[in-house]
Amino acid sequence: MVQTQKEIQPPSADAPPEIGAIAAALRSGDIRTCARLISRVERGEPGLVPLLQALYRVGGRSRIVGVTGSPGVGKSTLVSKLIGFWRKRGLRIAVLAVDPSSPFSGGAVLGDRLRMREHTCDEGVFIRSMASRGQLGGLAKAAGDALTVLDAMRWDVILIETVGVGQNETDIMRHASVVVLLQTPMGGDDVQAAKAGITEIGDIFVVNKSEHPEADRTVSQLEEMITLGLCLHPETTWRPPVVKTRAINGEGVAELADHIDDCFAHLAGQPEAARRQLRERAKHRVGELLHYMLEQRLRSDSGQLLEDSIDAVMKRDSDPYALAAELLARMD
Ligand SMILES: Nc1nc2c(ncn2[C@@H]2O[C@H](COP(=O)(O)OP(=O)(O)OP(=O)(O)O)[C@@H](O)[C@H]2O)c(=O)[nH]1
Ligand SMILES: [Mg+2]
Repeated sequence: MVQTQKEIQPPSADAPPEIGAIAAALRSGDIRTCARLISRVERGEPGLVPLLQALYRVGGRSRIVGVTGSPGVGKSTLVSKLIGFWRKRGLRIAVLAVDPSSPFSGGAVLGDRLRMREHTCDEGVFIRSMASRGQLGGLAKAAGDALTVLDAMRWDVILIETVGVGQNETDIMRHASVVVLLQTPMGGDDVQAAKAGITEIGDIFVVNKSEHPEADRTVSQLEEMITLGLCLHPETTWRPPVVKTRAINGEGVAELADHIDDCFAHLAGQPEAARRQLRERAKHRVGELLHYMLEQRLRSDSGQLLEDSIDAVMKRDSDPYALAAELLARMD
């Protein structure tokens, strides 16, 4: 992440003139420009590509932290408390709350806004929700573009909140350097979900609602699972800590913030691992865009060929491999 001060430059001479104005506004921390740009990103405006290219090239400075866990586990409440903690230290914080399960910008997303309401008048805080409605080409792609915008603004911390354990959420979490995984102590279900593989993406585990009598048992279960995971991956040098929090009153939040700092310090002390992580992230982003571009192409130029030839596949006079290869060959 070492980078010299780079100005936001249009990627080519024929790039639209708006780039300069938008870039200057973002550089000065203009929240309205940021919000408008993210709305355009959500609509998937194709004309935005040159701007996003320019913004990507000056990014890579913000600390990106993911916060994930089942619905209602307390993510937004905890995020709000983390914002408060970091604001006292003078850090500028952006939050992207991504809800792949909701087609609406209401519901849970509105709840997030309410829970983080205390920060909405603060110029040093930006909070944005994204639901799956209206994204051409998927929420993960739109979220990646929104992160490009936020990253170019050089927020000290960008928090991504996303619900659940599905593929979309895992994809979104891949944008984060440090992932905080929340559980509650209510029964064994959450721990089961963790066993199903999500532990692989967690760098820090939080047992929220820790006033519950089962909290300590959940902590030990998680610690056991982490030890097991470390045995399976002995090359890992970071041992994910387990933190108890009570997000509603802020208990454990300072400790969590310390662990987040430690995790970044650990990464910084392991340049090779940090480089691998950045490389994987860049590859993932390229893959995601490639997928999106192929899909767009399929919808436009090749859509007719697909429609004309799919019956033959259906009747088994042809096969999916042959048609996929033909479609690919026709894309220049
Ligand atoms: N008892 C208790 N309740 C909590 C705690 N933290 C959060 N809550 C409550 O749990 C409910 C859900 O909290 P949210 O912060 O909205 O949870 P979330 O994970 O963001 O939920 P979604 O975004 O809908 O997935 C709210 O009513 C909170 O007040 C806690 O530590 N203890
Ligand atoms: Mg929430």
